[in-house]
Amino acid sequence: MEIKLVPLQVHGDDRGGLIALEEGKNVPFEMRRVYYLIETKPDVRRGFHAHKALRQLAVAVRGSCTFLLDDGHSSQEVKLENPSQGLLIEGLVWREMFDFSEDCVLMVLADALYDESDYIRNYDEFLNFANSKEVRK
Ligand code: T46
Repeated sequence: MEIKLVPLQVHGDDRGGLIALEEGKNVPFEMRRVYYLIETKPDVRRGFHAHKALRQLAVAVRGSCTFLLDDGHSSQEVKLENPSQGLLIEGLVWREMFDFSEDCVLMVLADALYDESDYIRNYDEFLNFANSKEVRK
């Protein structure tokens, strides 16, 4: 399972820093939605789903959290702890988020509006879906 991290340039000077997210530049898809996770809890895991088509870029704009990404063959964990780093999540990937720091704000850019029918929230169904996609390749 390949982890795709996108470096986000910090424009800094003695007043502080600024990071710009721009479609087609550091965001490799059309930005149709932004959401952010707040008031997460260090001991509460979330996610537990895959998306059939959605492309996303996740940035811990404050604090840190860990993603588990699983493509049905192998899984990898990656810690997001720097606002100048985006995690690109695309293709059929099961994700779980955990180990949120108390102050974590996790922002996610997505290429489509919210659509519950794009979610696969059952792990066995995810594996079946992943395998059937491979048979069709
Ligand atoms: C993902 C990970 C990283 C909406 O109404 N609109 C939205 O745009 C989103 C994302 C969610 N919701 C509702 C649906 C649920 O009632 O907000 C509630 C919490 O969503 P969910 O349980 O899916 O949250 P997470 O943290 O498990 O997953 C979210 C995203 O849903 C998902 O796309 O990849 O963050």
